[in-house]
Amino acid sequence: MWNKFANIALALTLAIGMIGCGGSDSGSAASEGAQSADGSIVLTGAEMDRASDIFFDTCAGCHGTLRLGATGPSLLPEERTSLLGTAGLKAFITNGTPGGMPDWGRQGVLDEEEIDLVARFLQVPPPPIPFYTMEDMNSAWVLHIAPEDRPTEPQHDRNWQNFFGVILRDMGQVAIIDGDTKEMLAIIETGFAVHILRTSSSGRYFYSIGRDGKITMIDLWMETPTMVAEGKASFDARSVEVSKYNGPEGDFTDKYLIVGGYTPSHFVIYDAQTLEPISVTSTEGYALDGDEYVEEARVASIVASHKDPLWVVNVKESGMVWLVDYKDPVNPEITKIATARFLHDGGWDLTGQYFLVAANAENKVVVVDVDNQKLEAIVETGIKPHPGRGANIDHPTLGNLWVTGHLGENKISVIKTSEGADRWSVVREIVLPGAGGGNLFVKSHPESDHLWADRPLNNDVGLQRSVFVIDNTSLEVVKTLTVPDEFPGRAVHLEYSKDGSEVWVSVWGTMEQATAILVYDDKTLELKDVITGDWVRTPTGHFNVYNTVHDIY
Ligand code: DHE
Repeated sequence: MWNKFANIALALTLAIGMIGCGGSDSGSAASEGAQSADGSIVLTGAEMDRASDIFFDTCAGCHGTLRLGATGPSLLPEERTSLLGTAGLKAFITNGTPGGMPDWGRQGVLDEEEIDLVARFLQVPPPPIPFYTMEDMNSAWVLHIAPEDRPTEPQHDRNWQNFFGVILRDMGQVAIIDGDTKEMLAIIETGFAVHILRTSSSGRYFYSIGRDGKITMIDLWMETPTMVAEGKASFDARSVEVSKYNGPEGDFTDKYLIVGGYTPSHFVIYDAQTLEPISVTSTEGYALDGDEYVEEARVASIVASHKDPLWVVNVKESGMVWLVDYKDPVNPEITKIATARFLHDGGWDLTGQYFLVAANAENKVVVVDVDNQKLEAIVETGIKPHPGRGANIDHPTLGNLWVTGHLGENKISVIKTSEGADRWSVVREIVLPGAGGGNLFVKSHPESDHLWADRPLNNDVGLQRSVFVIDNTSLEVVKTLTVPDEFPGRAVHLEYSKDGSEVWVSVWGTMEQATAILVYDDKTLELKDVITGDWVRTPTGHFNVYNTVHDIY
């Protein structure tokens, strides 16, 4: 069995500090030694365990646990790594590449001995993916406060729909902040490298999902926001979503929850009130062309339809979008739509009928007509689109627009989503000041005149610390804002307040130093508030309750 490596993972997380690419508690299953085909590279069982864990934490997110490639290229001996050899691989791991591979050595994330170990590990066959069963999920499930013991109305007078959940990534915590007063109300221990938060459909609960596959459920109606249940869906996960449908087919609000696993590749449906696991469905299967069977078919983004009892589940490696009907959560009915590879993140258009998702290896955005359960269009955008959930604009002359940035080039692409000429094509490309891509997130709001973009993965330190404000009508950059000097770190992720008057930006630093969440006035574009304190360490994604419930972005 791969060792359970909580301590190593924690130490590594502390070291990583920035740009993590992996999860903890890999459930890694090496334990036996391995050697390369020609016998020139030999790793002991202990070395395989250690290398598997390092790989899982720093590389698997982009290259896949089986190293078949996804956001990053394949790292199989027969395809690439034997040719590169130990010296070539060490150079890549140390220095990174302009295409987005981080410079793990130069950043100090991996030392020379670790780089050497990983370079040798990459030249022997990868260990198999371990199982994570229903029994494991049941053992990991803890119901701290049963639904009947929770309040039936908010126990405070605060405007809880304007609360924000802020991920403190490497602290393994989530902070709940009152968006009106900017007070920090609670810090919840959520587990290793929390990735995203989503709200229940009523907004009363936040659910977090971590890279260790751990889910937590936080009740915002308690006098102090409190964790009421927790569980674990896999060794590694990135997505969580709730059932949002209420209509003729039933009221599913706050009823079910889905978690998408990277390792193993499956999704798990839970009771959204208790986090008791209900069913698990493997996403292994044939890829879009029907020829290739994909064992590592990881679940990337998941969104819930407001119009049908459906989740849109994006299966990365197979390029299939699965529409999962949750009316029967034990045996969910699934419609599979072949699209493009490798599916990553995405969001709804303004009507809530179309879901747009990045197929980042093909430099495309896939459009799925969820109402009619079919592929609508595939749009060529730019190098490695990375929308987050994208941003929607109701433009006075161009119509409804949906926006994505790119990791691999300096381009914000604006796609027309409403009917008429040019529908599903890029109607505008916005170039940000300075060279290079590295954009991760864009955001807008119906009450705002602006579109905001970050650039934390750019090579230039100044650009990493900048956010760019674009006028929603002219689609021109109107201002570049830079993080104040006293807060070291990169500017990452943008979120509006409920009324759209403020934009919050995280300063993503290291564990060693507290940073800040910057609050900008969306009209004046001035820095209005700085949320800081010893607890503000490694803030990344931050989510407003109301906007998350209503898919406002
Ligand atoms: Fe994310 C969203 C996967 C790296 C912060 N990230 C997502 C989603 C996926 C994903 C599939 C969509 C979830 C959904 O909507 O259901 N992210 C991955 C990776 O595989 C990747 C590239 C490498 C890895 O190993 O994880 C990766 N992500 C990062 C980071 O390095 C970030 C900046 C900080 C961190 O947590 O490590 C990061 N990802 C985020 C955030 C979102 C996200 C804040 C949600 C954006 C939103 O507004 O919804």
